[in-house]
Amino acid sequence: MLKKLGHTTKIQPKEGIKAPPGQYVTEKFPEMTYGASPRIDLKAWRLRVSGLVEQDTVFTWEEFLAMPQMAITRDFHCVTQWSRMDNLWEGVPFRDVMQRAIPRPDARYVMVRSYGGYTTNLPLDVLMEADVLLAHRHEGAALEQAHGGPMRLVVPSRYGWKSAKWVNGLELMAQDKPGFWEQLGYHNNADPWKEERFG
Ligand SMILES: Nc1nc2c(c(=O)[nH]1)N[C@H]1C(S)=C(S)[C@@H](COP(=O)(O)O)O[C@H]1N2
Ligand SMILES: [Mo]
Repeated sequence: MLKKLGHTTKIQPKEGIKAPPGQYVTEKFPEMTYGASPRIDLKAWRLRVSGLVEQDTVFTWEEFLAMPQMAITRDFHCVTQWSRMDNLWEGVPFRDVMQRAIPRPDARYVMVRSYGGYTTNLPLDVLMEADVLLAHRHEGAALEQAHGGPMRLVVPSRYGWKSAKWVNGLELMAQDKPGFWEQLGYHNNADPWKEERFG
């Protein structure tokens, strides 16, 4: 359900839904990072949309904040079996970023790239779902650096490793290509409701 709140669009959570199979619920927000967490100065921060797009687009932090903003409440499921329920995320809908860059007709997959070198791959149609967000706030505060601040991807329909932290690039591609964990044997699709943990 979509509710317009002035400049902010709010999508309400579905009611009565529990965690997916094989998950336990935690109130904490564990940090799951492979390697060091990059620290990015907002003046130097950039988001680049490249590959099969009509407009190769680079956003500065100011340009990114000037985009339409949305708030969503969604559960978050890590493949290591913890789920954190009802996270309030705020940020820019992935869809609106694509409205700027304009995917070419042959663009079907996206390689999401992060400061520090992390990558993850997703089909473009999954990222175009209404609740996919480039989030810069969590629970009403600026997103903590440990959790991907200043900006991370949030893909509620997939396990947490698809929600890349410290995102700086979206590369649109015709062919699929495995990202960091996908190359190491994690499932390409990563749907927690189907327990798509490993490939
Ligand atoms: N850049 C980057 N993004 C990442 C990761 C990472 O190691 N590096 N870990 C992933 C994994 S496995 C999960 S479960 C979530 C965890 O997010 P959190 O640390 O905010 O809980 O981030 C994902 N995004
Ligand atoms: Mo994870």
